[in-house]
Amino acid sequence: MVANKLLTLVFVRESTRILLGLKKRGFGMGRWNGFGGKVESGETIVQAAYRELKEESGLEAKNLQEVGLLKFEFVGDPQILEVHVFTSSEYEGQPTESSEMKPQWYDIDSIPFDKMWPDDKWWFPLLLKGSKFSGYFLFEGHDDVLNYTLEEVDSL
Ligand code: 6U4
Ligand code: NA
Ligand code: NA
Repeated sequence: MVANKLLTLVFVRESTRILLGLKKRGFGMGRWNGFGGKVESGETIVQAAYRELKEESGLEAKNLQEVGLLKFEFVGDPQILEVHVFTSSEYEGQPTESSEMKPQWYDIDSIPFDKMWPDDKWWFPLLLKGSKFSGYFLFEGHDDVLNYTLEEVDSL
């Protein structure tokens, strides 16, 4: 029995654009994504979400809402990644490049799915329309999804 690894993923959203960051190092390097990372001992998941957003983008979110729960399994690895997805429409500060992420606004009609994790193209439409969602994805390596399940939910 291996405990799930808890991670956060935050998207700052305005009416026609969303803030993504190019991951400059580590897991997911070279891909555009939201901001987030590992939940540390002694903090809640939502505290980690606020902290990682600030560390990686310079922004202080005002109203994070949990909108998604995504589980990722990798063939050959017993550890399941459990990613808690949040959005925020209000924030303070200016997007600022960090050692981990290069932030950039994207129009919601021009999300760069071919330069993101392959699962994102399936669940992003749910996030963009304001639904809550829950999903599971089985990866082989970091590029191939062997199978997945995804559903809209009323609450997480
Ligand atoms: P370090 O550098 O160890 O402090 P940390 O910032 O704590 O890292 P990191 O960057 O490894 O954690 O977190 C991984 C990030 O990638 C989290 O925001 C979750 C996200 N993520 C992982 N798998 C994903 C996937 N398949 N699709 C996706 N985001 C994913 O959209
Ligand atoms: Na991170
Ligand atoms: Na971290």
